Amino acid sequence: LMAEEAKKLAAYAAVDNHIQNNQVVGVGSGSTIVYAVDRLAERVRQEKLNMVCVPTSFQARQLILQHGLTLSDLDRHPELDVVIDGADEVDAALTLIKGGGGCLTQEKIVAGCAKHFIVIADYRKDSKALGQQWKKGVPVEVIPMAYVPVSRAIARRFGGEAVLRMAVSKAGPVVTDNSNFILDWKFEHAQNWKEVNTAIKMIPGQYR
Ligand code: DER
Repeated sequence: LMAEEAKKLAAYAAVDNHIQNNQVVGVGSGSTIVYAVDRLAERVRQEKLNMVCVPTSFQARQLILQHGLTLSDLDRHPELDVVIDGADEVDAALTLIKGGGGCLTQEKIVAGCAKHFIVIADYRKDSKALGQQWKKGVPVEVIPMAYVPVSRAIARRFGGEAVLRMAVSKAGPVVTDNSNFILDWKFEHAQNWKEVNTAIKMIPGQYR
């Protein structure tokens, strides 16, 4: 299957199998989610579904508005029924690498407020161990003034190299929806991901 076709099939299946009437739905970020929002809007229209959508990025907010879906937020809906999102890589234990699209922080926050978290990941994201498919490293959002000490702390503790993500269509680093920078940690060997996740979150200046 071509990648786009696979993304669309996976996104439609996720929306058809996991979204129902009268729900508060978190909308993820990336390119796969675009298909999911297309299908969400189609179902809302066809089935006259009652739904409000909480975005996980400026991109998600635009998608919600462009499709005429009802926009909401965590102030009005601190508890969501379901969040639907993409991922960069998924291992056999369903550990995810997320953040390829730079939206990891709000994605994690919104996912943490939901009863159910639906990840749409086509065959390209499927791997036995993280790093087999996704070669860009584990994204880590950081407070700009701290990116050097956080990068050094990660390399010292876990090896590899945490590289500042530079923008393509703008001079300088990528700036997230939260006005932060992103480090892409190119790890060298498999890790105990639960342990690594907790340890990285404890580094002052790390932000998710
Ligand atoms: O940034 C993220 O975590 C997104 O979910 C993203 O990485 C998924 O991107 P894709 O749907 O374009 O592969």
